[in-house]
Amino acid sequence: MAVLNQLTSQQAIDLENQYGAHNYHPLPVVLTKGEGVFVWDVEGKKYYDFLSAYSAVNQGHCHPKIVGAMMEQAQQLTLTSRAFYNDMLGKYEKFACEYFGFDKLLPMNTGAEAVETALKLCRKWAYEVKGLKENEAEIIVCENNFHGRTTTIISFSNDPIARENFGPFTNGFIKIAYDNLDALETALKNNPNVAGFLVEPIQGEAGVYVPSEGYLSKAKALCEEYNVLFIADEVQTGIARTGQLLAVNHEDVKPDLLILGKALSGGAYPVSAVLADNVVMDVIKPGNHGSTFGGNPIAAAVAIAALNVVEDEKLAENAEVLGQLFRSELNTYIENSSIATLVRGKGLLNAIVIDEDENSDTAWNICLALRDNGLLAKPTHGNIIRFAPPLVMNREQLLDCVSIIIKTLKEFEK
Ligand code: IF1
Repeated sequence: MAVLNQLTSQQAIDLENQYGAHNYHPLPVVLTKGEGVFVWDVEGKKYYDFLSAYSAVNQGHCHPKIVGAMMEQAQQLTLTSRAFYNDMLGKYEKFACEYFGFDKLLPMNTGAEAVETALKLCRKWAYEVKGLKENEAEIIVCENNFHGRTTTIISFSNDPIARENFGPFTNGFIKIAYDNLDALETALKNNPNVAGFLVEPIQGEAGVYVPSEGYLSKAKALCEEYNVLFIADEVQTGIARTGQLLAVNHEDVKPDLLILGKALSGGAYPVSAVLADNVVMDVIKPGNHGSTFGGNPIAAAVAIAALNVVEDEKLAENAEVLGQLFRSELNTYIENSSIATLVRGKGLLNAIVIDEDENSDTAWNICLALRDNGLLAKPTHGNIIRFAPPLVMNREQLLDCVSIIIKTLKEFEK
């Protein structure tokens, strides 16, 4: 019966086209199953997943410990709302606070919600602790940022497609160049009302742009000097992706506000959070902020399991080692390639730049060919392809993937 009900790829695509809003342009492949580093389409073809749901599936698809925790909790209690206590949330909050080294956690569901939460916390701290005049706080953000899709967050995006005809926008943001400490210092010096600095430790959507060494630690020092909160959006870079538990760990930085999402659940369930110490988090009082689903028992059980997997399977260490190998293998190829010009990244968050302008469709066509050769990746900004496999990959699989990628790129050489 299940086989009879199985849609073909084309039928599934046609259904989405007819009944779904057209807010995405997916690569034409229809997936039905995932396990570890692999996914399968409805026709049974097997692929290496080199996107990991934008780094949400760091622990690998359908990790048995994460799925097990989810199923066990789902049969016990799914949702209470925060009108009542539940016996999982406190356990999870203690676990995560100790795991990341903060006093308190505020649970939300999606990355954008956690970013919104951090912005609200930062403003409230600025008025109630720092002593700014109400409604005058400003938050510094970076050009080419990606922090999500809410109205406030797109207010400080400079992606025209994400903003067009969604105004009016939220005020109170100052945009500066990324990876530019002079720009940060100037903005801090010239604006006494700055409350915080929101930054991605590596810019993901911008094309896996890794800042200069020392940028994050010096930016944090500047924030301290001007009594401004350093807000790290680790929704994409966090949870072992870049070869450390957090990308800020590469520079021994402790953010004042830490934003997590995606792999906090291993991709099993939407779980996000903001972590902070008491001096910041205690500005939030009952009624100030919340969410029906935030901190629900399933989310708590799933997040504990997902973080345990990261530690037990040494995923940060694996990402560091395999990331080095990946970049060194691709660099060797790129030296003599007429199609790829550059590989960059940290850990297993990497991208290659294709020798074409942003408007060419070569990167898209390479991703179609990669798909045909058994590996799924997605272009960003036209001529950049992001490579972010699950962190449970082993060395042999990674080398297999490298040879698929190089073989495919060779098909496009001029
Ligand atoms: C989409 C990119 C990745 C994020 C950072 C917050 C959020 C994200 C640093 C919001 C989300 C996503 C969302 C996804 C595409 C994607 C993305 F291509 F846009 F850049 F990951 F690479 N902060 N990133 O990267 O989290 O609300 O989505 O849970 O389709 O929009 P969310």
